[in-house]
Amino acid sequence: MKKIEHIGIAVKNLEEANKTYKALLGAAHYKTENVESEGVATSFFKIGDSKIELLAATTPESPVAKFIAKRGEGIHHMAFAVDNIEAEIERLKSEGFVLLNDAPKKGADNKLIAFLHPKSSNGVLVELCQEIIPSQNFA
Ligand code: CMX
Repeated sequence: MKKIEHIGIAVKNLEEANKTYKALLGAAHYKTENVESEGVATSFFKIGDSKIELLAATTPESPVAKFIAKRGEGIHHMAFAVDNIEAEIERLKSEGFVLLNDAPKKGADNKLIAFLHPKSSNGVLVELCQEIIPSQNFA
């Protein structure tokens, strides 16, 4: 694991939360992105070498809709940057962690991503993310 790539925060209203986090961090988000496969609309803020990702649900089945219904707004996941996501998935499986997806999938911000079940990591949903290299194939 290289660094904390971003912290994901589940919000009810992305536009309102964008204003709040602009006021908090002193700078506006630098991009927004819809990730249809995950049922989320996202916005990204830079904070030093890391990022904050705000996530709002775009479908009732979205993991973020379920999260907010059950637990309210708040920290949804912590994402670690990795160089080789497939190797990291294998390493974590061999350490006994429960992976929510065995093969990396395409996420927001030009990343290949994989999630660990929060029960594996003391109640924290962990995301692995690797920058997509243009020549790379993914599921
Ligand atoms: N952080 C910590 N705990 C969480 C959680 C989260 N984000 N989401 C759910 N949980 C908890 C639930 O509260 C529940 O706890 P209890 O058993 O104590 O009640 C437990 O995990 C299992 O929950 P569940 O109801 O069985 O499962 P869910 O249907 O809520 O699914 C999860 C949970 C993590 C498996 C699912 O949300 C998932 O697959 N997430 C990965 C994908 C994702 O989150 N995508 C959105 C972000 C995409 C992006 O970053 O771009």
